Amino acid sequence: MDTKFVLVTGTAGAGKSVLTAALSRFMEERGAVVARVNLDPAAEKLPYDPSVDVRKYVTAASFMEEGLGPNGALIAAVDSLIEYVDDLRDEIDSYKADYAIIDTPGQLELFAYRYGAPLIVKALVGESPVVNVFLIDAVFVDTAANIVSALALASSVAVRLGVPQVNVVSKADILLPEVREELVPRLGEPGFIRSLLERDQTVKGWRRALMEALADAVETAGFIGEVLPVSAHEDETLAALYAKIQQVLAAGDDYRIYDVAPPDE
Ligand SMILES: Nc1nc2c(ncn2[C@@H]2O[C@H](COP(=O)(O)OP(=O)(O)O)[C@@H](O)[C@H]2O)c(=O)[nH]1
Ligand SMILES: [Mg+2]
Repeated sequence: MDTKFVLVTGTAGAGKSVLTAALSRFMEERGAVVARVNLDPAAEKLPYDPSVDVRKYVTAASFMEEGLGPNGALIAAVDSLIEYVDDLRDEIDSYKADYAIIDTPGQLELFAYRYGAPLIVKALVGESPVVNVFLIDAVFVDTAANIVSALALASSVAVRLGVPQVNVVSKADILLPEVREELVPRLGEPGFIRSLLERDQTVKGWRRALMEALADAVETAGFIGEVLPVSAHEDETLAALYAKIQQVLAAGDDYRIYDVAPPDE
């Protein structure tokens, strides 16, 4: 039996650990065997009981005991993860799960932007089906500028990790009703981000030009498609996410991640 991998990535505090707990509980209630994997060497308290825990091998605290400061210790800990991926994979395999949900280190930049992140993902996942669930924190979904930069960040993580990606707005329960019902569902609509920018004339000059270029780039690359609003506290949204995850994993490399096809296709 082949375990399928669900990576959960996003900025610090976006809700990765809480979603790992909620989604794994939701999937188990529907009959799946789910391994919860903590890949964060600096995690203190987790909202779930990890099936496999990187802290068995490496902790940020141990590097601090060797004299590094908190930031240096975290960097050293994340970089040293690569040494333990084979052990982690063996542990995951022994769990014989349908799905392994990987809760990634708290700080996105320490994981996704370190040289080792794509190597860690590749070594851990191997040839197994994988999807990256990228969390855009609800607090970033307000102004056109924040939305453009969140989508640019989502696309650069996709470029770094190189696996099919589903973008979600996390903590959907705290979104204003009009943002949740009228803005988020339209993000993938061609020209919609541009229209948000048109409405916000407070941004001017080179910042405006850069935002327009970024908005056009993610759109023409076919990068924005369905962006799912997900709340760890609302099972209907977890159901939609689970369905999307299954759809992506079933299609594998053939999956057209995004609904908006590049113009030349
Ligand atoms: N309202 C709301 N808060 C959430 C949700 N998910 C996470 N949070 C809160 O966001 C904070 C950070 O969550 P956590 O999972 O630790 O973030 P991580 O750093 O990405 O792992 C915590 O205080 C959570 O209670 C959600 O769906 N709704
Ligand atoms: Mg966390």
